[in-house]
Amino acid sequence: MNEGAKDKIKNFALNLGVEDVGFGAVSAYNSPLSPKIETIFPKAKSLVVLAFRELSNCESENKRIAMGGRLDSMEFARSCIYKVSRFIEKEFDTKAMSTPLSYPLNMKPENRFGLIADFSQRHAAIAAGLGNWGRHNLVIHPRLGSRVIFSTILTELELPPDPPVTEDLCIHCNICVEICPGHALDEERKTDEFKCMKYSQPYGLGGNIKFWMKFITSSPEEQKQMMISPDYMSLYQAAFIGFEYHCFKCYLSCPVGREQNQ
Ligand code: B12
Repeated sequence: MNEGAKDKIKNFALNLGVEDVGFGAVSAYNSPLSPKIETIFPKAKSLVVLAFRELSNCESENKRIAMGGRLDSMEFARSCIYKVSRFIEKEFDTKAMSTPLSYPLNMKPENRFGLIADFSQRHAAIAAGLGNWGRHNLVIHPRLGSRVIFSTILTELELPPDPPVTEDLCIHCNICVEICPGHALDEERKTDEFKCMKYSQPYGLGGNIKFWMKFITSSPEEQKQMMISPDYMSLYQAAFIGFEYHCFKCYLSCPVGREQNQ
């Protein structure tokens, strides 16, 4: 099959600054909760998954600096995913589609109000041989460790898949479980999303609903004060950023690949 095409795509992506690229067959994508790829792009045959190392910003106690780094990583990833998609379309005269790195999300109740994505980047990374599950329910990359985000392109092009990572990359030290301020990782293979979000997204949907619930039962004078409070302004800022993370602890604390800055 198309090994030459794979090399061309990989070299193009690596030259942009992408850390690693994995190739998987659509048939190997096995995300039990998210929709089938056929419902997104019926003729898709392959997954091209890009891996990006998170900047050291996530180590900062300053939450705006930490989140600023995530925004930079996401903006860079989104630019790369566009460039690689167009490269595939032009070079091979075929169709390619990007998938959301994070949002937009389906906010319907059956998708747990945005907690089940239309496309699962972790399952794609595993199908493309870029890593496997850690105790923190994140995908650990063999070289980059846990501190990595993923972004996937779907294409009609048939590309030979990369071999899966079969070894267990998690060292089962349990540090991520113990350090989680919300105890969201206590149960194996399940992140308690609401416990996680209480700490990781204090100005997310939960905080927003709480604010407006209080607002509607407050007096006009209290409402005026609420509108000029730091809480309202933080909600406003988080809403235009997208999702604003205040916690990176499970991600940060993982010792696997921690020394890898090259
Ligand atoms: C919604 C979402 C969240 C929600 C819900 C998390 C969740 N449980 O999925 C919240 C807000 C809590 C969240 C938190 C975080 N997230 Co988030 N999130 C997403 C998003 C947008 C969708 C995930 C989704 O669809 N989940 C639903 C289904 C598919 O997964 P699930 O319900 O958890 O169930 C499966 C797994 O638990 C799995 N599983 C777990 N362990 C094991 C072990 C084995 C052996 C097997 C077979 C399966 C398995 O089995 C379940 C069934 O399929 C993705 C981006 C994307 N589009 O994929 C990013 C994503 C998962 N998040 C990411 C990150 C980095 C984070 C945070 C670190 C936040 C931060 N500060 O950056 C925390 C980590 C929390 C944690 N330790 O779980 C990265 C993960 C990268 C990586 N290295 O794996 C992703 C992939 C974004 C990206 N583009 O890279 N996130």
